[in-house]
Amino acid sequence: AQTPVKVTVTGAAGQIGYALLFRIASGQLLGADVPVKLSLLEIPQAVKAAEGTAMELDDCAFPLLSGIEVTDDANAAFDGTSVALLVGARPRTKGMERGDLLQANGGIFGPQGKAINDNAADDIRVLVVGNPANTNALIAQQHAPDVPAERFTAMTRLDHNRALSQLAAKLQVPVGEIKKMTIWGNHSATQYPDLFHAEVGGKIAAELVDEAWLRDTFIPTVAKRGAAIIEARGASSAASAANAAIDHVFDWVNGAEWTSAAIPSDGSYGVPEGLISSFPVVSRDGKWEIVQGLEIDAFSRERIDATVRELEEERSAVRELGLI
Ligand code: NAX
Repeated sequence: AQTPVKVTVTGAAGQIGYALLFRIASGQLLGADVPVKLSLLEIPQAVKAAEGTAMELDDCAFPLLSGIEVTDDANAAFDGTSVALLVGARPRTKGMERGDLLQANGGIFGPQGKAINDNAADDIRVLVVGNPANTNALIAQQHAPDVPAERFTAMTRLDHNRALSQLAAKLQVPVGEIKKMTIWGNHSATQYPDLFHAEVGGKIAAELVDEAWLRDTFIPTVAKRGAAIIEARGASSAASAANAAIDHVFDWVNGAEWTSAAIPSDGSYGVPEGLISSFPVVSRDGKWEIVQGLEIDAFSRERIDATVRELEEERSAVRELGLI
């Protein structure tokens, strides 16, 4: 039998963790034939709750789940791990400035990056879900000099899936008919969901909708969907975020056609090298590759530049704070 693959989930007692762990254990993260070992990392106050979730995981008797550990020690949690899902983060609370938020998250993602550097398996892949996801991924990456830089990614797959769903509803087509959707930039309100390369039945999506809808409805609806979910549910996206994390890692490991992921820029499309920015990507041989050669018109250029500028500002801020 195959040796189990160790998967570490931080923030395991949180709401995304609760939606995520059962799907990992059932084989949806890596494949229906891949046994997994779960490691749940939490802060000391939440270890007991995570242990409760571990009890429920036991009670599912998942054939692929070969073991669970719960810990508040990052070195133990990342020891030998092949997939790290960094979900736990410090949320922005009332009156908190951006600098405070980055500082607090630097205190989480810096040490976790180092613990990954020192303990993880050689094939480690990291997906940062906890916000501000792109910059948290950059912080973790900068504390892991021995891990190839491209193993650190951040999640924009939820934004991607939201864009597919909004467009499918508008055009009254099944989501499966939409190809080549792209989210560019930061996982924040500045993100740019691009319909100029997306295709529906072989036609460019932007040509199937009117420009006012694209500009004034589609883009803001996708970018502000997280806030709309909070307004409706009284809590932030959890199952859909977990679903997107599953999609991202499954595709990264198993290969995929055109999708969106925030990965370290190689300078493509004018995105400064090293920023962890969302791009149109394919997955080949276990690696993300940026789709090359796309024409970017003035409308898209302006929006890509704006979201990338925000990422640069966040990078400057964490540099000034000494976090990277
Ligand atoms: P919860 O507050 O329910 O859970 C977070 C958990 O993380 C808590 O159990 C907390 O104890 C734990 N935690 C905090 N610091 C930790 C540390 N240093 N080590 C280990 N665990 C730690 O939040 P939840 O709704 O699960 O959301 C988690 C994160 O995902 C948030 O930062 C949220 O903003 C972010 N999101 C990102 C999305 C994306 O598309 N990239 C979408 C959904 C979500 O908003």
